[in-house]
Formats: sequence, C-alpha cells, structure tokens
Amino acid sequence: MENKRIKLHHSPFTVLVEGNIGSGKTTFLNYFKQYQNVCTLAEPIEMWKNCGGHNLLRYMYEDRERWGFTFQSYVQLTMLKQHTFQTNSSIKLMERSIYSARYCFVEKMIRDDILPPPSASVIDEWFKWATSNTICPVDLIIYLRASPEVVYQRMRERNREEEKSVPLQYLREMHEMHENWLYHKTMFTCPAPVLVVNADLDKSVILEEYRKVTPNIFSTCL
Ligand code: DGT
Repeated sequence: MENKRIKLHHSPFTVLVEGNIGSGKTTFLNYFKQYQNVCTLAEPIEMWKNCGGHNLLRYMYEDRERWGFTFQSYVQLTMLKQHTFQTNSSIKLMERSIYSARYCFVEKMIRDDILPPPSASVIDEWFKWATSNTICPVDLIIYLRASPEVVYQRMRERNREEEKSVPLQYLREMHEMHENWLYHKTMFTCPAPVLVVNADLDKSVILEEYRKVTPNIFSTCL
C-alpha cells in the first residue's frame, strides 16, 4: 500500500502574513513575487467560495450560527494544505494561517456564542493535533497593523460580494483579536517572532514600508 504519511522533505523559512481583513496581505505577497527564491501562497479564498459548488464564505456571513462550524472546518483544512505545501524555494510566504483562523476567527465565534462548545472542541482537537505534529512550522510573522476605519474603507472599495453586510464594528472586533494576539500578546502564544508593519499607509507609499522589512525576511534564512 502506498505510504501516504505527510513528509516535509525540505523545510523553507516560513513567514506568515497576518492582519485584519483588508490590511493589505495580498498586496504584500504580490510584492514578494518578484523574488525567485520566495514561494507565495495566497489565501485559499476561492476554495472557500466553491466547496463542491457551495459558497461557504457567503453562507458564513449570511448566517454565522448556522454555518460557522462548517466554514471554520473547511478553513482549517485548506490552511493545513497550505502549511504542508512542498516547495524547493528557501522562503515560503503564507497569507494567513491555521493560527489566525483559530486564535482570531474561531475565538471570536466562541466568544460570540456562535460556536457551541462541542463544535469548538472538534475544531480544537484538529487544531491541537495539527500544530503539535511539526507540520505547521513558522519562523516569522509579519503583522500588517491597520486601523479598523482604514480597512473598512478598503473593504467597501473592493466591494467583495460576500462582504457587503460586514459592519465596521466587526472589523473593530477582529482588530482587537489580532492586536491581543500579535501586538499586546495577551492572548494565546505566538508561534514565531512578530514584525509589525504600519499597514495604514496609502498604496502609493506602502511599497517603501514593505521594502524595509525585506532584509528581515531574507537575512534570517541565509
Ligand atoms: P487583504 O489582502 O489583507 O485585504 O486580505 P483579505 O481581506 O482579502 O483576506 P482575509 O483573510 O483577511 O479575509 C478574506 C475574507 O475571509 C474576509 O471576509 C474574512 C474571511 N475570513 C478569513 N479567514 C477567516 C476565518 O478563519 N474565519 C472567518 N469567519 N472568516 C475568515
């Protein structure tokens, strides 16, 4: 029988790009596409919008109580696929992670009573198994730190169909989840050192900000 165990043949320097909705994670990843030894893994949002023909992202925003567990289960699976993705590049940049899914989004659902305790336990058992089995290694976290008002404006401008009903208050609350985890470090542990980037800056000047952190990403892995 074929051995289907997950083996990580090559372990690249793995960087998680984290930050609130609309903080510029995709732009950050796109900036690094110019480097040949960097593998960039965008968030699997297209998969969330089409799981066997079902738009789970839309369902989740329409009825978080009904679809919260379904959505987070699928997010966790798709994130695990990203974490275990094999590359020969020396650096792997990932948009979000199994960690922000659990520590920010699932945690918010638990606090809002969206996820009943048994459902939260199932997610947690999977999460604990995955993160204690060295299949989700992390070396550095880039935190794109942006104010809720700025990301709200960006979210409105990009006009993603599924996000039309997302209020500023939700972005404020998600901001707090990210802040407590990655900035104040009062909630959960960080799986790697955190580098904070001012993500409020306008697109015209943000590339300069990205340029500043480039040595941190490259030097540590050489
Ligand atoms: P960017 O490039 O910083 O603008 O990134 P976004 O906003 O395209 O990507 P992200 O991950 O912040 O959010 C994409 C959408 O998916 C957004 O509506 C929030 C949602 N989302 C992402 N991960 C999770 C999750 O684990 N749970 C829940 N409930 N929603 C999530």
